[in-house]
Formats: sequence, C-alpha cells, structure tokens
Amino acid sequence: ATARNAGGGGMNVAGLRADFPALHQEIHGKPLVYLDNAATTHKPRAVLDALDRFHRRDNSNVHRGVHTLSQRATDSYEGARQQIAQFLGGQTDEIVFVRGATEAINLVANAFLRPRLQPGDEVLVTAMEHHANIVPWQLACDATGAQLRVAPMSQAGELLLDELEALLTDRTKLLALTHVSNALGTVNPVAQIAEMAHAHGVPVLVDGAQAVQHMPVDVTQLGVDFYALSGHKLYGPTGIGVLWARSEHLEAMAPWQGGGDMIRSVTFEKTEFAPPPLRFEAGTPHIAGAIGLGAAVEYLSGIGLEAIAAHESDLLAAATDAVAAIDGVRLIGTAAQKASVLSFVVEGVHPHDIGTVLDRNGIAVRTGHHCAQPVMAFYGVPATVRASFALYNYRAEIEPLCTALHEAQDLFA
Ligand code: 7TS
Repeated sequence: ATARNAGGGGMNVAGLRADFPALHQEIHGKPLVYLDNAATTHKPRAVLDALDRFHRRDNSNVHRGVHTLSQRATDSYEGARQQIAQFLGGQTDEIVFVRGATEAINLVANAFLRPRLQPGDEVLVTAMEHHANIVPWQLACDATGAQLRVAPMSQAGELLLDELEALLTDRTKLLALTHVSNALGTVNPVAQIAEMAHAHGVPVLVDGAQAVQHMPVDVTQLGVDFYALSGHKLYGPTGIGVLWARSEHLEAMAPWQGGGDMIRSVTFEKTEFAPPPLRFEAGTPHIAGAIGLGAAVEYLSGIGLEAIAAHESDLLAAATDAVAAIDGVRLIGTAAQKASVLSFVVEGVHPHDIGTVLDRNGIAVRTGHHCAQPVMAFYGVPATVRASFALYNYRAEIEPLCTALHEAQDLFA
C-alpha cells in the first residue's frame, strides 16, 4: 500500500518505480532516464508475474479443451476481457482482442467501413493523426472510390472545431481522430467532437493509443462508436491491443479474418459465424498478452488514473518550462490541453544528433517523425526530439535532460 498513494491523492513515485525492474539499470555508466514512453512503456512486476504464471502453470489453448489447463487459460483470457471492459467503461462482449491499435483500426476499416463506402463518399481524419489512423482509411478509400478529407489544426496543434464541423456532411461515412496526439501531446475534446459528428449522423472512431495510460477514459461517457488502443503503451505486453466498439456495430459487422474460434458451425457450403467479440478473433489469440494486459489495467486502477494524470501533468509543465528556457529550443505542439508529450527542435542541431548525445547520458527519447509525417510537414521540420512521460518519471529526471541538451548544443550548434 505504501507504493500506491502517498496520501493527499499524490503518488509515491519512488515506491512505484520499484515495481518496474527495467528502470533500474545503467546505460553508458549513467542511470537510465526513460523518456520514450509514447513509443512503449516498461512493464510492472504485476504484468511480468501474470505472464510468467500463465506460461509456467496454466499454458493451454482457449475455448477448446475440457481439460483443466484449457479451462484455466479460458477463464484467465475471458477474465482479462472483463477487466478491460471495466477499465474502459464498456460491456465485456464489446471488447475485441487484436494485436494493437494498428490492427484495431484496420479491423474497423475493413469490416465496418469498406462495405459501406461508395464512390464519392468521404472519410474524415485530422491533421495530427499517426500513420496508423491515416493509411487504413486511405486503403479503404482507394479500393472504393471514396475520398479522404482532413480537418485542420492551428499552429499550437489544436483542432479547428468550426472547420471540422464544416467537413461533416452527408457524404462523410466516418470520422477517425486521435484522443491524444503522439507527436504533439494535444488532448482533443473527443466527447464534444463525437456529439458534433453524431448530429451529422457520422460515426466516430477514436485512436486511444496515447490516451488510456494518461487519464481516466470511459468510452460510454465519451459517446464514441469505436475506441482503439495498444497494450504495450499501457504497461502491458506487445502484440496485444483492444478494439472497443458499440455492440450494435459489432453485431452488424461481417468478419474480416476467417479461421478457428470465430465460427458457430462450418460446412463446405456455408459457415455460421460466432457472435462478437469472438467473430473478430480468428485463430489462437495472444492469450498471455491479454492476461498480461488485464494485469496492467488492474495495476493502473490500483494507483488511480486521476492520480497518474495529476502527476504527469505536473511533470510535463515542469519539463516544458525547463526545456523551453534553453536558447534555440522551439516547442512543437503548444496546445492548452496536453498529455505527457514534449516535442521540440533545437536550432542548428539535428534531432538524431541530440538523440545520440542523450543516449550517451543514459537518456532515452524518440527522435524522428514519430509516424506522423503530415504533422512534421505542417511544422516544416523533418523530425523532432520527443520526451514522453509515464507514471514512473519524476522531476529529478528533468535536470539531466537539460544538461544533455546543452551538451548537444556545445558539440553541434
Ligand atoms: N496511434 C497512435 C496515436 C500512436 O501513437 C501509435 C504508436 C499507434 C496508433 C500505433 O500503435 P501500435 O501499437 O499499433 O504500433 N505510436 C508510436 C510512437 O509514437 N512511437 O512509437 C510508436
């Protein structure tokens, strides 16, 4: 309990850090400062233990055998589905296990959207999307003669809501937008936008890959139609993710992939499909991954997403002030509502050189286009340096970051 709340709703970060074995190592002789959490987060013992326990004790396939291990595996896998439903505020049979946010979006693009698209129809995305929330829609448009439209943003990296609304027409078959931008940190007012879209009869998919680990998310309260996330950014394993979708949509969707586990009965003439969510989980799923993700959301709920949000917001504000005070730094993404992402460029120093100097100092950041090339093009930069924070980061990590940035300037600028 001491590792959880340190009273007053604050977090005992030192205690929580002890839950993450990978944080406690030296890189090039310096203590690791891990600030690449938007790419992936480290895993707490609760997750590592759940994976280990499954493989050592319960390992078996799901939904198939009557033997004890298979029943244990099935109970744990379906138990994880319940944990995740509770975490997101949805119904258990609205949770589809997929590989990650990318696969969740591709599933909606292929099973929901594509059969509904006609030449002349439109799919609306925003100017700040990750490639995973652009390319699947582009593929669906190219195959059907529909068109991709883009809702613009301001220089600060905030969506222009009037312009977004003007792009919602009776041609629009879906609005797909990110909850939190991975390149800018912008938190979009998703509930308000969903209401706007629904007033025009447009269903809404939200890419939650950068949101669920930073703030309480309730898909029912948000009022959206689809919500996609990746387990590995949520302190869970790689290779597992979730599509939450309203059951009426899942019921209406034909399968995307066929195989075992997604059928009710098969003859060579005709196959009856299983009801959702299994209809969309063909083949042996990532059983251990789902169980690990269940353990991750339990762990996070134990700490409390409100507490995590408050801690990370405090940290982001302090880091932003410190980094912005360095001569030659230009922040990329200055929205009023941001979560855990600090993107910037430094005059005269290439982001990759900064990344190298930081790594020599034990500091892990992301440098590059962050799979958001249209965002880079919008700001006229090839790449940024991105520091992204998790619940286990703390203020003492900001000073080494700033010192290393000065060192990079001394070496390269
Ligand atoms: N959507 C957003 C907003 C993302 O940030 C990412 C991954 C994805 C979708 C795709 O997630 P995946 O788990 O299916 O690959 N973003 C990043 C990043 O910012 N750095 O590395 C991966």
